[in-house]
Parts: sequence; C-alpha cells; structure tokens
Amino acid sequence: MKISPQAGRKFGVIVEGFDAETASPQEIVELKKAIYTNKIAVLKNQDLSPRQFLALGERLGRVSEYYEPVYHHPEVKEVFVSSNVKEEDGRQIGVPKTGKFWHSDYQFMPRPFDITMIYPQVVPSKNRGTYFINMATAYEKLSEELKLAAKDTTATHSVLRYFKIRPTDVYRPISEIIDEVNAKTPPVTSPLAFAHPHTDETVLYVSEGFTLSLQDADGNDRSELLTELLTATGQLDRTYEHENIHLQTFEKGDMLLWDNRSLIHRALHTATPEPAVSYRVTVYDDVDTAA
Ligand code: 7UC
Ligand code: FE
Repeated sequence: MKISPQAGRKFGVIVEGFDAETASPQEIVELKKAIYTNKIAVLKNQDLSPRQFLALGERLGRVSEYYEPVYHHPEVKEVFVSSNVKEEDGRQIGVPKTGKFWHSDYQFMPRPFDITMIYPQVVPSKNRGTYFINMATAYEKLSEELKLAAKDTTATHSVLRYFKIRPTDVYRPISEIIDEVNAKTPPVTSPLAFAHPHTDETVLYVSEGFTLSLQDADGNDRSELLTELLTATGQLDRTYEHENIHLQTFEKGDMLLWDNRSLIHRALHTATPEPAVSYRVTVYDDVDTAA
C-alpha cells in the first residue's frame, strides 16, 4: 500500500496497492489515520462486489444501514444506492439526485457518521465529482469576532427540506409527510463548534442543507449569524470558486473514503444529467474501541 498526497489539491491522499480482501490490520489502521489527517483517501483500482464493499466497511468500524429503506441495495441493505439509471424492467433501485446540497451525512441525526465510503459504479464522462469543504480549516479561517460568536451557540439540524418523497408517498397530503418526518427524525440540537473525536480539531458544524437555526445560550434565535457563517465558509458561493471549496473528481475503480465529522460535501450539479450510479457505506468509528 502506498499513500501519497493528491498533487495540486487542497487536501486528500491517493492510496495505491490497497487490496480490500487481504489488507492487514496495520494497513487498516494506517488507512484510517490517513482519512482523519488528510480528510479524503482515494483508493485506486478497486473491484468489489456490494458484499465485499460492505466487508471493507466492517473493517473500518460499525456499519450503519440507512434509516430509509428506499435507498437500500436490494441484496445488501447496508449499501446505500444513489442512481438515476432504471433497470431493464423499468424498476428504480435506490434514489436519484441525492445530496445536491451542502451537508454532512446524518448531520440531522443524534450521531453523524465518522466515515463515509463512496464507490462510484457508473461514472459520468463529464461533470463528475463532489464538492467538499473542510469545516475544521473553515473554522480556523473565521474572524475572531465570528469565532467568539460561535461559542456557547447551538445549531439545530433537520432533514426536512431534503427528505425525498418516496414512491409510496404519492397522493399523500404534504402535511402528513412533514408530520411523519418530524416524528421519525425530530430536529437535533448540537454545539455549533465541537472538538473532532479523532483529531481534536475544532469543527464548525453548520450546513446550508440541514441546519435550520442557531440559538445563543439563552435560547435567543441567532439565524443572522447562520447566514454569516454559511457565507464565510463558502457554502453560498454558487460559482464554487470560493477558496474553501475542493472539487474531488474520480474515475471508475476509485473508492472515496472521507472524514464525515470535518467535511461537508455537495454532489456536483449537472444541467443535463448523464447516467450515474454510486454505492455508499457509512461507518461509526467508536473512539473507545478504535485502534
Ligand atoms: O437523498 C438524499 O439526498 C439523502 C440525504 C437526505 N441524506 C443523506 C445522509 O446520509 O445524510
Ligand atoms: Fe452525502
């Protein structure tokens, strides 16, 4: 296994010669270290079945299956499928157009994932990739004034605005769906800045997609601060040229592993979508049991 920095990019490493089937415990430890230190690791030349992909996830931590079954791979439910390609018989597997908004995975849940693994299956010829922002570096770059304002502030997150209407929701009143989403995944409130469980960096925990509101220690609404923070961190830049934004591209055979506690991401928007399918496995890396 050879780990090298991604030339000319803001962050991320390339991992060559990694064999998921025969990787030693030492290699897994090194890989996880590379993820937390460099934020993205791109494993080259992977050729894994959904089951083998899941098995690799299980070596990194505790795999979590997505709470909405409509995303599940039909054979391996722990594999989340993002797909805009219909089966020959017209069936839709997984969900199209996922993640086209700034977020981190499960940010709206009490415990977000530590590691996200994305394994593209059908790779578009152009406009492929995912945008990322490192919210630990973004925090460091905030003005002293904004850092101070972030102290003793909490953020409330919800999936509501990006919850995907399921085929079974057709003809249901939207109010009923909203009530169901709020009952199943009630808004979660957490500190606006937290210490990263694996690196101890201070991470600013807000996203355009999932963060609903900010509150100060007395419970007063600080939503104007939310707009300032989204602007400062680059999340409102529709040109995607903000210095915090990193475009991670990939080719067939690549597998992206990233530190979901410090990165937010956003699927690249394409006006004329080409076929695209990717598989995802998400992992909890329990600090107390981590190697
Ligand atoms: O369809 C999607 O964009 C999925 C999103 C609402 N959740 C992904 C996650 O893991 O948080
Ligand atoms: Fe995502």
